[in-house]
Amino acid sequence: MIDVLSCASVHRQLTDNGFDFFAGVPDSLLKNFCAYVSENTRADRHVIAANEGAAVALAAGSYLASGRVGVVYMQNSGLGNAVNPLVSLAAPSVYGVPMLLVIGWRGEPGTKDEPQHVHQGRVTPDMLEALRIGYTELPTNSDEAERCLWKAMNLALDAAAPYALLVRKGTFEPHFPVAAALDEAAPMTREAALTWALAAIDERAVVVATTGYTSRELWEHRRKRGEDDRADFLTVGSMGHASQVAMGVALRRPSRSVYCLDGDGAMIMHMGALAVIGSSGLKNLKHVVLNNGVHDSVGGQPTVCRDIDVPAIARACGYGFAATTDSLAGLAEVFPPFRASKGPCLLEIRIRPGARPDLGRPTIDPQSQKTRVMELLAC
Ligand SMILES: Cc1ncc(C[n+]2csc(CCOP(=O)(O)OP(=O)(O)O)c2C)c(N)n1
Repeated sequence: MIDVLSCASVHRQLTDNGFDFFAGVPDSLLKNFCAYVSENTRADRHVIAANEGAAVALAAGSYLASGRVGVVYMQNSGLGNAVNPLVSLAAPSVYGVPMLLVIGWRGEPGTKDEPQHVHQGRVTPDMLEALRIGYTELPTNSDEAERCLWKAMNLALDAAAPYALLVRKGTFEPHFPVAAALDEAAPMTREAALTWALAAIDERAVVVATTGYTSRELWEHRRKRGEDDRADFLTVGSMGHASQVAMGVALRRPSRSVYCLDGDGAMIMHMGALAVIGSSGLKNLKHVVLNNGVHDSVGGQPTVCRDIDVPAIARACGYGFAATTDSLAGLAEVFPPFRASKGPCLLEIRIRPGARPDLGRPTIDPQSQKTRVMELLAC
């Protein structure tokens, strides 16, 4: 039998030892642990953060106020976001803030993973070494894991520094989150919204899609219909940066409309981009936010995006047009003025979480995709 760890035991061992504050950005590889933490941690001791750097800072603030050590969970892709506060806030030569980093090791050498994870997986230990952060792999045997956790907590405390646990795929036993109630206010699926919007955009438009299900659905949509997808850029990694990729393209190709298909988790991750887009005055950048209120692609953990007024934020940032809709009838109404807008514009489409279980993944490798887009944009 293959060993798997009980989420409950790990959570109990951490909290019993005073590691009782959790912050992070979810990861598919940690989704069982994330779901357990969400359901079994007091609301004021768990924050699903905007990005991984914010999670490190939250753990630091919690430590300042309580002396209790925080647990920061993330996918290894999030290490990049976390580097600055790890190095210039938590490091022992600066403030010396102990914390435990629980890092999902996508792209672990020797395993098969998507192209965007392979390099990150390879360099993850090197990054931790360069940051002088001690780390170890979390064993899947429960006795060994208990000893490992014990040691890790003590190392973080003794060094007053972050200490990292690398978590392999399949480490945690399944823990199924309590099913979110079907969002009646958002009857549309992402697929329906995308199908509608892609049929309505201008012919020569460039489409920059965000990380996760959105780019996978865009890819599959084109395949199914045999549509030309040379102007699609899938941003398979680099979550939260699709809108700035789109802005870079829009600046250099003013004669083409550039649509960014963003997610709510991705938008929040680097929300400062909205201020820069809004202030740019760009006439050809069209920002679509597919807001399902969750990090759908990695397990459906909530974002705060259903509780904020996305169009109002966009307007306050300088977008000339911003609207929201949650229905196909609403799309038919707001899409024409959105498309015709002569300044940065944003359309929030409220959708329901979920994707088809047999959703495929892009089979084109990222470099070929880049070459195709560049050839097209050179014309
Ligand atoms: C920096 C970084 N952190 C975390 C992840 C893992 N991740 C991939 S997709 C995703 C969720 C994106 O949520 P959202 O933008 O709302 O889109 P949805 O999945 O709901 O379509 C996350 C957290 C990542 N790829 N990169």
